[in-house]
Amino acid sequence: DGYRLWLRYTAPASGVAFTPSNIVTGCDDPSPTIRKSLDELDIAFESLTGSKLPRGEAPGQGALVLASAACNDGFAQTDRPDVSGLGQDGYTISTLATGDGDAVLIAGQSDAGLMYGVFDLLMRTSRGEDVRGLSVEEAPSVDLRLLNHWDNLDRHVERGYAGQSIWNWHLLPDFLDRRYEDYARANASIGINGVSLTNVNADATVLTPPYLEKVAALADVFRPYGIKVYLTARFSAPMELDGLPTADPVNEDVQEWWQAKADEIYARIPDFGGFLVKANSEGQPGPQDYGRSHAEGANMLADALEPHGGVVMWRAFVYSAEEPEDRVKQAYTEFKPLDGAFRDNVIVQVKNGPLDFQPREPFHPLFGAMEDTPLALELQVTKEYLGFSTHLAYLGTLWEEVLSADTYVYGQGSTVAKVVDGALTGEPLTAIAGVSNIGSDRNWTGSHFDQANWYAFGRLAWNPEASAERIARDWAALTFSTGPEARDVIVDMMMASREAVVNYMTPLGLTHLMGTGHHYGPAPWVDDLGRADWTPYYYHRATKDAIGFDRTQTGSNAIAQYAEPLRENWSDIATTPDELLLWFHRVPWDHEMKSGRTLWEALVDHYDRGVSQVGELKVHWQSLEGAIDRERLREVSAYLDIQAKEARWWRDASLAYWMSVNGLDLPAGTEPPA
Ligand code: GCW
Repeated sequence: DGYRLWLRYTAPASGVAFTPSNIVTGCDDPSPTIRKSLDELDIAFESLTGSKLPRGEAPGQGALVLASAACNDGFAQTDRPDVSGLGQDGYTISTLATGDGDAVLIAGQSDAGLMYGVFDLLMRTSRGEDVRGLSVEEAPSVDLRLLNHWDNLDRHVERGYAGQSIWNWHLLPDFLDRRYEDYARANASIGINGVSLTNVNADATVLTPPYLEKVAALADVFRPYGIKVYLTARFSAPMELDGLPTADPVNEDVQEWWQAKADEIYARIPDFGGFLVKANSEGQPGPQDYGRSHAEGANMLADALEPHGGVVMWRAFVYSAEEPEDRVKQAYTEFKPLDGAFRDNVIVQVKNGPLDFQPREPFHPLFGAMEDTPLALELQVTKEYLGFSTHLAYLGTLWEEVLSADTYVYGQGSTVAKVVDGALTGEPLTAIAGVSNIGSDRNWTGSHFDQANWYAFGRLAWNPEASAERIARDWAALTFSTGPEARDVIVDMMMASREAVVNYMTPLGLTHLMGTGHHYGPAPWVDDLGRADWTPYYYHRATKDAIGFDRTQTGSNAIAQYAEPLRENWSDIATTPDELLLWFHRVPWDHEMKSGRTLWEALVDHYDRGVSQVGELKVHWQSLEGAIDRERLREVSAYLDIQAKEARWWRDASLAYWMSVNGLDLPAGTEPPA
């Protein structure tokens, strides 16, 4: 039914390759984290083999041995694995020679690291791997790996397509739904170590004592799983909650208010992670309301959190309707001059692209441009602009494309991944955030395949250089427990899916053509919203002669925000990759593409391809009949039918509109729009 996500622990088609004889921990008094790891081993082996593993006293042949710096008392000095070089969350899985044969040893520096190792071992076992003789050494490249929930206190989830918020504020703190713990297990299993509970369009109410008590109850559930809680801070909270006349960050009363608020939070939640803030964007209050900069606002909050070790994640998703500058340039224009002006415990959180989580965008030009400011990458797991949860779109490939994009700022190979994980910048604080797609639906994410996006987010946050395909393979094996052939069919479907969406929604660099407000379905004809930066026409600018947005020197010059050679490559149509063509250029309909076709012919072909790709997804999925349980088979089939219908809708509506503008006929042999 999907509730168990990738933690189904169903015996793999090939059988469980190795069942340890018993579990031995090195400490007499295991911490809550180690106890949860032992519980997980029980859940898993009971499900995989029918029985839990017995506990052993001393490591011996075939045992599974768990050790961490804090959990070592039971072992001789020489048995202590040296994991000190792996950092807080790292772990090893290796062979431990004992007097009577080899045991499998999982060792972490911290108990959380050990727990990550336990999950790794369980996933390998579930996928049919033999975990004997492994020598795994793993450490996350990114420190803070966060889910950002956009959950409102009334349980509505902004851009949520999986039911209501899983936080039942009404019943908290007295009733703790078992689901909170399963949520924490799922996150821990993929290395997520922080969750911001509330919408960035923030409600100050969450900072009041009754709500902080509820938040503390969730934090208590998550703590053993190595997960810290963060909250969104509404900048005007001092006015709304306590009647201060201002929220000006240089005002001392305001500063004291936030300090007292931070003290109050930490008194309840000693390991509180910090604040996530959306300020002066889309109507949210912020420091600019008082003529102060984003840095002054962020620093004021940072100072309040600093004594407690908390951080501020300050969003760079800032643009304004009054500002005539091309929307995709505004964040860079605003934040670049503030480089170096932020406190050490501020991280500026930047969306992957400069517009807004579109099916395809170039990477955000702030990556690489802020040499003295830690930047967090913000990804959107929930598919606001990619067909909600009904369209199958595996986002691993989208994120891999961004993470592997070369910014060239520090020379060739300066990928976004290397900026974000601090390898190039040397920033001590690194972070990746994903806007959650989780809700109260039985299957958590609204569709079975959207679970893969939650999973892939965690894996890429842990290792931004991981392969999207490898992640898809692991997920498919864990989620559908099929043999390798069926698994490969699923992986092929996933790997093709995002490009299919790009093809039928926004091919060749087109963008932001979705229905106004809800962002579902096509609306390229909308040209009169009163706000240019939300209007599809603003982005495509199609006329009888040409289509696209000129962002070269002759246009908005957004390309100037990128380093060479990108600036040069993207300023010339001939050297701009087709997939970003209309993002950077205004191109005549009869322009000859690299393929020899006209732009119009190529565009039509992309729409057609998108539709036929969804048709192929359906055929592939049908071929899995018998290999997948009937319930999930049927549900996914029904969703693919919706997607097929709507891919067609996108193609037909878009083509009909473009034809009404350019007056061109369809290329010979093309089916006309319905
Ligand atoms: O993608 C847009 C969404 C808004 C969202 C905003 C943001 C939370 O349409 O719903 O608001 O981005 O990221 O702040």
